[in-house]
Amino acid sequence: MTWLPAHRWHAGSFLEFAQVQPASAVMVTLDMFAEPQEHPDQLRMQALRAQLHQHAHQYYVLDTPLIPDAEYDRLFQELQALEAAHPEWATPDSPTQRVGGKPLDQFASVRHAVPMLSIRTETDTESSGAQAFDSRVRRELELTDTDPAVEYVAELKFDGLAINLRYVEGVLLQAATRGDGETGEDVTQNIRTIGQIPLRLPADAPAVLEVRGEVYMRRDDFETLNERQRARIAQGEKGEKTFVNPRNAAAGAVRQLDPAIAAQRPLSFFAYGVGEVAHGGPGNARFTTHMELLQTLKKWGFPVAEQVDTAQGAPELIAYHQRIGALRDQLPYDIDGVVYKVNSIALQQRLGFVSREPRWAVAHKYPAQEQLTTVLGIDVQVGRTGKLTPVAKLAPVFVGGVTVTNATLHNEDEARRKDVRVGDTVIVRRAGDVIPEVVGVVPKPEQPESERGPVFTMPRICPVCGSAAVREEGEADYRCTGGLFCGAQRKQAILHFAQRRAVEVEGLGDKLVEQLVDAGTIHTLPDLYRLGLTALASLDRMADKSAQNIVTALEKSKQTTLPRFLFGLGIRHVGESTAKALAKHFGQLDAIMDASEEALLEVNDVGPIVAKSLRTFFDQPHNREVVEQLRACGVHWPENEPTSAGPKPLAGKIFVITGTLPTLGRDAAKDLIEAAGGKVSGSVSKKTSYVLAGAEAGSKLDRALELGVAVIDESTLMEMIHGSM
Ligand code: D41
Repeated sequence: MTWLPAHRWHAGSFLEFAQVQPASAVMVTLDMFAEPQEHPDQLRMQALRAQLHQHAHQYYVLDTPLIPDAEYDRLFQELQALEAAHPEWATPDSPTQRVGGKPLDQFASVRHAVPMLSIRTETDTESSGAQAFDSRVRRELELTDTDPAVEYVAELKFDGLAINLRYVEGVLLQAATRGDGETGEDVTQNIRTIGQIPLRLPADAPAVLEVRGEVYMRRDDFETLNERQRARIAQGEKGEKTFVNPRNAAAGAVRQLDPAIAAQRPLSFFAYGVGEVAHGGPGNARFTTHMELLQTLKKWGFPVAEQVDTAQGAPELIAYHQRIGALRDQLPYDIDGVVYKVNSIALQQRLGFVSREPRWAVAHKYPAQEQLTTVLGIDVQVGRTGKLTPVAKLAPVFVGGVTVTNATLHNEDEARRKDVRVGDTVIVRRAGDVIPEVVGVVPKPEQPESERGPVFTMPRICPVCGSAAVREEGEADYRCTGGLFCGAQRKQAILHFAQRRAVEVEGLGDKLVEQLVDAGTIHTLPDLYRLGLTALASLDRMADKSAQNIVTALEKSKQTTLPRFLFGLGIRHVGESTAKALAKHFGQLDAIMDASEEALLEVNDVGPIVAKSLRTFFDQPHNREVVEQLRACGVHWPENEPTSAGPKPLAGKIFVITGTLPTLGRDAAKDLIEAAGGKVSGSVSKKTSYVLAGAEAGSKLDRALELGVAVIDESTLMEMIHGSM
């Protein structure tokens, strides 16, 4: 699926021509199914409907569209125009009916032809839940241990809303919620807007067919919807809100009185069963197994989850439960468990049901991924990289299989958006192994705003070390600028400093750093060099020999280079190559520490973000202190004359080098030019000042001549640099 946007009828053009007739007012008359008259428009309308039905199925159910979006739109608009011209030929199964009709005051009640049963829930989320169900089924069927395994169908349990779709003569005439199982609400107009639900069935479908399934919202559709809602709220639109989870968003959309709004909510559908099925008529469907039923529904155009599978006995049910459990977080929609059903319809009938729950089916849940709890406080944690994260402290709650007491609020903007306050009731979510998060606040309508806790604000200083916390432009996170000094960043900072590409302390790995920091032996980087053999050797699992090796490695690391040292400081945005460029440009550390942002910007490769980061780092007295102490401990490097000092005869000039120069290699020529303030570029343009050409210069020379750019040789370059011209 590449070029079609999801839920195409959200486009404005589809909403313009609201509806030919209010859907619920469409009467089923025999006329409607009468043979077509010979009027060409009527024939064309039928052909268009058939084509559009097929394309909707290809797109929404099979995920393989056959025509581009624009072509679909064109057919759709042609049909709309014909229906406007001939309202008498409008039909309730027309694709144009998907846009949603007039708003309702309330939903009509619908008495289900066949009650919608509920499903027994196996509360035991362990494998034993599947075992218990199989044992019960076998006992009810009076099977003994020597009888073969019972065959089941295992399905996903969607976390949505159960719906009954009623088709008469192949046309969707009514859609109703489950309600109490006996009586639901008529939500036909809203359900028609769901692209995955066929409005018309193929000719071999029974004369009366009720399909049961779950209306749900995909997680990505949910995110897009909430983004759109946020944009609306930001634009000051009244009455708009965001949704806490896909289930609530789906339920809200289905029970939306204005079908035009429902049409804009991206819903999906999966079928799992049938209600009334009147055989005879055009088709004579009769199912012997549940699997056959599902396959037939699929054939008639209904989405059926691809993970549906048969299973022999308890062991295969357990395997299914585990397999889907592992897959759960990768599915594009939420499921809260799996469902097991006895496959044979004859056995289902023998088993029957107790108090509206079939004995032949059970829902086997997974640990809930969302729970309600109370916010006890809001802390700010500092991560290993200095990132400040607001964290809600919660009354302990069992969610996603563990007891959760902390949940992330991600960053300042998220915390503000969710407006979580101490004392609030919130939804916490823990999916898979990801960190638990606060999804949103459950409003307490009776509580006045003034009685809520204070609005959360991000601290401007690091709660761990007291250094300034800053949020850089375009970034979501606040960061502690304490760097080397900050306790939260200590281990990370030490490992970074000791790595091979920085000052290199051989043998100082994460385990050892962890031990040293946790034991309180090391607080700051300079402490590394104050480590004695005794302190090291006294650590757990540290042999004398290894301790000696570390001491030797530390001694060796003291002799380093400026770029390595600079990189080792772990300044944000200062990687190895930036460190090299800085060292080359300034020559000496003090010059870098004292350079203004403007001076830093003169360095090749240094942009505003890096310059600012450097300034922020060296403006923290703690960081300067660390540098001084490291020097005092004996860490040293050769300092050079800054390349920035002295005359810059080539300042502002752009060179392109081509061909083989008589004495200089290309890199040497480049270094010379850059040292004299010039820049070297790879291609000739009008901006090029000089082309430095050697033997066998090629197309670059031609281009220079073409553009009238000055061409020079090596000796001219040397004269320009050394000024003997
Ligand atoms: O996915 C589901 N939520 C689901 C719900 C499913 N896969 N199968 C279901 N099967 C049934 C029976 C066994 C009664 C036909 C169900 C439900 N019922 C159900 N959903 C809500 C109430 C009942």
